[in-house]
Amino acid sequence: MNRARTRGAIALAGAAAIATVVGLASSANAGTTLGASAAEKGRYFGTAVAAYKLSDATYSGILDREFNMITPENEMKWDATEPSQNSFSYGSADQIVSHARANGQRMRGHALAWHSQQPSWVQNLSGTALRNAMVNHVTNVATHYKGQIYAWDVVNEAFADGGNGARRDSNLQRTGDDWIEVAFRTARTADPGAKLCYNDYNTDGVNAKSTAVYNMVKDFKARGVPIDCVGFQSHINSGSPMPSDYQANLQRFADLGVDVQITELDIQGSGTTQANTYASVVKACLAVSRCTGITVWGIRDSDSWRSGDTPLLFDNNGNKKAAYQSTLDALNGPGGGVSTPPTSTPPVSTSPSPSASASPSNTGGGTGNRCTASVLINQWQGGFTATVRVTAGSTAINNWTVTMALPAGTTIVNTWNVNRSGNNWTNMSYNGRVEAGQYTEWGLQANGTAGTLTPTCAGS
Ligand code: 9MR
Repeated sequence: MNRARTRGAIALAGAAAIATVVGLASSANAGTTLGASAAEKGRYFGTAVAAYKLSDATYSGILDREFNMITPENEMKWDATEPSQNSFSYGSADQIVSHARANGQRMRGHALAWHSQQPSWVQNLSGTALRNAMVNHVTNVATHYKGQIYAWDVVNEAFADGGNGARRDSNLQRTGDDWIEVAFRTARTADPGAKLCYNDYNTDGVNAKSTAVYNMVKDFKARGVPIDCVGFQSHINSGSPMPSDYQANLQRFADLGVDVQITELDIQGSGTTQANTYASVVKACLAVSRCTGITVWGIRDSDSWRSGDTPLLFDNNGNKKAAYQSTLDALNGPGGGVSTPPTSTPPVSTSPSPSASASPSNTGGGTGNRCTASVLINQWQGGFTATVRVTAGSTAINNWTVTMALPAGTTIVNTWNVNRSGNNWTNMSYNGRVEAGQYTEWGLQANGTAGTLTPTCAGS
C-alpha cells in the first residue's frame, strides 16, 4: 500500500473528522454540563426539541449549553414530512438540523414508520398501496437526511400493551408482519451510516412486551435484518414506575449485539424522589457499556407533553431542578467507562450485503505493546464503517494508539471515540484507560472500499 498516497487521500477529510471529535469531547465544560459529562463517559445527553421554540433565548441557551444530541419532538414525523403523498416538507425539521450542525450537536431522527401521527392520506391507505407508500416515505426522508443522523427511530411503538407480546394492530401491521424489517432494510439502503433503532415504551423492564421486542431483535440479528439499536422511551410516572430490573433489561438487549439508548426520558414528580429516580436511570445506563446515551423528552417542565407532571430537569423558568443536579452528579460519578469485559456478543455486521472482515492483529511489535487491536468492517456499495476494538493485555493501560492506514481513495466521513493524526488513532480523554483483558471500541465511517485493514496497537 502506498502510505503517502493514503495520507493525501484522507487529509481532506481531516478537518471534518476533527470537528466531529471536538464536538463529542467538549472537554472545556467537562463535569459542569450534561452533555460534556456524558461525553466524558463516552455517551451523549440529548433532548427533544420543538423547532418553534428555537427563537426563545432561554430555551436555546439551555439547549446549547447542556445538550449534545437532539431529537425533533414532532418535526420528522410522517404528518410533518409528507403531508400529501409524495410531496415532502422538511422546513421545520431542517431548521432543527441546521441548529444542531451550527452548535456541534448530533441528531436522533424520529420516527420513520409509526401508527400514530400519520397524515390523513396514509390513514386512508391499506395493503400494497400503504406498504409502497411506507417504503417511499422511509426512502425519501432517510435520503434527505443522509449523513446527518446519528440514529433513526426507524419503527416506533409496534408492539401492543398487555400480556401477550403481540404486535399492535395498526394499518401498517395489517400490511403484513414483515413491515418492520422492510422499513429497516429500506432505511439502511437510504442512509447506510445511520444507526437504525427500534423504539418503544413500557419496555423499560423485563415484561411480555419487552420480551416480544427482544425476540424480534434476536430474530433480526440471526437473519441479518439491519438493526443497530433499541430505544427505551422511559416515560416514568406513578402508573409506570421505574422497574427494578431496568438495568438488567438494558443489558439483555445489549447482549444481543445492539446499542441501547434511553430515548424519551421524563419522570413525574419533584424534589428528592424525582432526583433519585433520574440518578438511578443514569447509573443504569452507565453500567451498561452499550448504553450509548440518554435523551430527555423536553427541556423545561413547561415544554413537556405532560407538563402537569413536572417531569423534566429545568423548571418553567429554565432554572436547574434537584433532578438536574442528581443527573449531573450521576454522570460525573464512578463507573460508566466504555471498557467492559468482552462478555457480550461482538459487533455484528449490519450492512445490506454483509462483508464483515474481522482481522484480529497483534501489535506487530512483539510483547511490549500491552494491547491488541482488531477491526470489524461493514462495507456497502461506496462506503463502510470500521469498528476497531482495543483490548488491553495482562495489565491495564491508560493510553493507546492504534496505527491503521486506510486505502488510497477513501475519504473519512465521520469518526467516533477517537482522535486521529494521519494513520495514528489515539484515545479520547474518557476511553484511554482499559482494564487488563478488557476492551474499548472506536470507529470511523468513510467513503470508498475498506479492503483489509490491519490495525496494530501500542498501549502505555
Ligand atoms: O411529545 C410529543 C407531543 O408533542 C405530540 O403531541 C405527541 C403526538 O403523538 O407525540 C409526543 O411524543 C411522543 C413520541 O413521539 C413517541 N413516544 C411518546 C411521546 C409522548 O407522547
